[in-house]
Amino acid sequence: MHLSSRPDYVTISFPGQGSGSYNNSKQWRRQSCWRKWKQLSRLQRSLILLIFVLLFICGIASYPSFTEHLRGLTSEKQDADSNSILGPFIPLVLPEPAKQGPPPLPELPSQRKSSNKRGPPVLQNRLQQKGNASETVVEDRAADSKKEGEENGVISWRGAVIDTGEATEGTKNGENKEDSPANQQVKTSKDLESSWLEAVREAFRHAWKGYKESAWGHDELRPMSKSYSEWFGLGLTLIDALDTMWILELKEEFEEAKSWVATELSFNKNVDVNLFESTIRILGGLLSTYHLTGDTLFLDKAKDIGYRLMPAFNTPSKIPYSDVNIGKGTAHPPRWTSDSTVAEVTSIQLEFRELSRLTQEPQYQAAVAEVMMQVHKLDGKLDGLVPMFINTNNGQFTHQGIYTLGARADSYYEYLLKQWIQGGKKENQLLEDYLQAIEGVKKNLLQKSSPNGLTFVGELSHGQFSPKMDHLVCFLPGTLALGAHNGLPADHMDLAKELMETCYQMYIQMETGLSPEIVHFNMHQGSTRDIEVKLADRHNLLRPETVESLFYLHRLTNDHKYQDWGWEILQNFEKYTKVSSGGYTSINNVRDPEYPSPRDKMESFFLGETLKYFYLLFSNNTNLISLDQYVFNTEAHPLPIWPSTA
Ligand code: DMJ
Repeated sequence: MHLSSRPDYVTISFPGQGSGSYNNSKQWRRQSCWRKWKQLSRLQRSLILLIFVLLFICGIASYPSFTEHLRGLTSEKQDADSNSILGPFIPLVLPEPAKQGPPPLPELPSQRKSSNKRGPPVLQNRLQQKGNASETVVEDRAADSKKEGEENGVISWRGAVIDTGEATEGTKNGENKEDSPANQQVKTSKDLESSWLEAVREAFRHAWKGYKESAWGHDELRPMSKSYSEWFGLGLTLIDALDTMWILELKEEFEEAKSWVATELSFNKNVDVNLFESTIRILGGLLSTYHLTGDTLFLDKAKDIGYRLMPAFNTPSKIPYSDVNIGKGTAHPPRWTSDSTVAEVTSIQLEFRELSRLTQEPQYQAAVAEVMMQVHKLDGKLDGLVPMFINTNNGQFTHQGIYTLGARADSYYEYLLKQWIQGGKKENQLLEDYLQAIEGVKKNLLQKSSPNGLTFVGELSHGQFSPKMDHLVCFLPGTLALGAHNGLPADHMDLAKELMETCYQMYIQMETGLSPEIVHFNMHQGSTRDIEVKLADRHNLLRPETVESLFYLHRLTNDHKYQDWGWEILQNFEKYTKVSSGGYTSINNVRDPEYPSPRDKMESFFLGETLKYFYLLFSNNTNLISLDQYVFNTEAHPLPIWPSTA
């Protein structure tokens, strides 16, 4: 057969391309193949086509999931595309992620359910086994993660949840970052954070239920007898709790409390109030709520009570009396003495200074500054440490020779630092007094216990050291940490951490896991336990100081062990102080888990401080009441740090 005689193909000539000459271009090769194909007989061409068709059909038959797979890839891409618009990318390999998905917008707390994942019984049992509680909680976190993985039908590896069935090359190479162990840990800790925050909200709701049903508008709930007690008759718990509700986003509860403030709260009452207590709880609470909400109702009320408290400063020395009748405008010291407590007269400054700034009326600030100025100059201090009483007639310290960081002196030290921070770190005298006092603590009051060497702050009485420490002293780790955060010596933070451990031990070494009011530390060699508690000191009043310091330590070090410790303490409050019908009660005996002996009283600071600090401790959001914008008064009411122009 003479092939060249069969011109059955079409030659296409391109400009510049010599016809028939060799050219290795793709086009030339394509034309050459086509020529060969055309040179085959019709039968040959049909056979070749048939073989190709058969091969294609076999290929399809041997990959049944091929189209499925294709469809999967397509929808995965669509999901990813839509996620990139609506929220973070959630890969399909994660177990049932949809409800977790994008960060939820704040919703009404009543719509949210609390998580049962970390119920009290587990912790309680472990606590009673006397293991290292912080390790226990960490173990629990890992166990939760593993359990979650198993429940979703996947295997768990070092906390990472991996779906073996759909693992891809990308996953193995670490390209799928959404599924990496680190991200899984973030997801788990976010779950934990929301469940712990929700647990605090739930505790608040429970406390509020008791207050609302049995003590509405009164000072304190008596949850066992479903009644109330009156101190000033000013709805103390309600006012103390206002900003807590705001911070916890308990909107319904906040609104009902606000309407009580608007319609029922009147300070025009013939009643004696304690200057310090009503300043830190009522004035502080109203000012803070004003700042958080911007609602002038609270500012107006703050002005009213602030003005009514001023007669307390009408004393021969300008050191205020402890008590004021806010209806009559008269003031007096307690019946048995003309002394005031040093902590009380030096822990009203943050509030009155802020009131002056807001009202532009200098009288408030001037009155409290005068007190600070006098105390600064007074004789009778020991290395910056102050005695516990001061006379309102002559302005001198009395009962000298006793030095403590506990009751009657505690917040003097706290307010030295916090006033300095509030005012923009310019008032050097405050800073000097604070730094000197901390050196005084180190020199005179700091000791280690035996056998475990816990660092503690004792007391000095006429040169005699006593290894006694009030729970109240547990504000100190937080204050020291706050100082270090504001540029004070780094060893303040070291001391803060040591004291924090001690305060935590004051809880977990008790049979209920709750701290007593006062402890005594063993210091002699051969002691078997570090902490002793006298019979009369075994009560717990739901106080906040340890939780407060845990909040500062966590916020400022980002060490999550402090959150774990706090969670443990919250569980113990739940177990031993919760009253089923509503509210929480102080107890008489933290050493008797069988019968902790309820005292039938819920102090206002449980809502004002303890639950607020729990919430702030469990939140990882450092902007939630930023420590660079707010300073907390001694009742946990945040007040703004003044702008530098103020
Ligand atoms: C609160 O009223 C304040 O924290 C005060 O500074 C000390 N006592 C209680 C809480 O324990």
